[in-house]
Amino acid sequence: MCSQSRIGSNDPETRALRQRVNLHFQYLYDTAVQEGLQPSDLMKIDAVVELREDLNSFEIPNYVWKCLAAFVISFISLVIVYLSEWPVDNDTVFKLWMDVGGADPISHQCAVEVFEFMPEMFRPPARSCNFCRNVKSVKKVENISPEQFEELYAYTGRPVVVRDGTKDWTASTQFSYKFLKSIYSKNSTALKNVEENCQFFPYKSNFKDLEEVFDMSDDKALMKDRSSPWYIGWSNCDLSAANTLRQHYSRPYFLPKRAESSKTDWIFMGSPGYGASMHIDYVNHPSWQAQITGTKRWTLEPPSECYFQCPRSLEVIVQPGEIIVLDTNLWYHATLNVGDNISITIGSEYD
Ligand SMILES: O=C(O)CCC(=O)C(=O)O
Ligand SMILES: [Fe+2]
Repeated sequence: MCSQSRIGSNDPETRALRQRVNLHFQYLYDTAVQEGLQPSDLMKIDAVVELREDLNSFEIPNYVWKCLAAFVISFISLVIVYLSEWPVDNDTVFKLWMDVGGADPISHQCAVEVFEFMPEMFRPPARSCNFCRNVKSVKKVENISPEQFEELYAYTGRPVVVRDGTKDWTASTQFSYKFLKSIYSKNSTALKNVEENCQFFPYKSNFKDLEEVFDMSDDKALMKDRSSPWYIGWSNCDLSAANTLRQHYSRPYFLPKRAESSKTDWIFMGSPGYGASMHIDYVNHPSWQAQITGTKRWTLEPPSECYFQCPRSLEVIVQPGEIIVLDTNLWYHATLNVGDNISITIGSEYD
């Protein structure tokens, strides 16, 4: 479409001719000046003026115009398709995009990889800013009934931390780097299954997969050897690992009775000083995430179209035993392990 076309004024023959004319002209001009004529006298001759104008004129090649027109037409078409959601709606475009990129939006809790690089202009705009309007801070609540939770938070998009979210769980006494390593031991079916069928996010750590994570020395894992911080996340889609893990936690008590938690839980784990960089997700539902060990700071930002109606940024520190509930499709979010211990969280989406 943008290939260069052959046009008269720029082809090699014309250029050579122009050069020859130029040389002759220069010769005549220099001789005239030597004979006593002033350059201003020469400019009184119409033919000289025309010739100079022609030589000085800069012509933008035709193919540049064609490329520019193609770009403008494509851009306007994209904007029209995006705004009118015709002939394809934006959801389908995103799903297609993620499929092409090898990501599976259905089982994808945290589309970090895709969205970190996705330009802001291609994100579907928030349908309304109600979820962040008048939210001044991330509230911490306790002993909240499923009915209250449903009315105030479950589907409103308002983030909240439930202080006693993990009451009655034994996870905080059991979950550790070593415990998880024992569940995903080398050559175990759980590890193989997770490697082959589940999602793994290395963030900025250099780990290739979960096997490499559990291969690191305990000293590195616990940052006793002054090595750099690490942070990873994975979805557990292995049933036997899920059964072992679920002996130590259960569905959060405050979720609405009819709400179902996704079968795939997500675990995020890492040393102090590291976390997930700012991103927004493209998943199906809001999420809960229980802080089992360590302390994590969450920074939340509304999408840019809500800047004038909502707070520019919110911060909340989630302590061990607390559960944060967040719609990660609505809020940009970043995390940082600010405690002294390894941070281990487990969470899921709920509908
Ligand atoms: O826990 C984290 O560090 C990041 C979690 C996250 O991005 C998510 O749950 O969507
Ligand atoms: Fe996320």
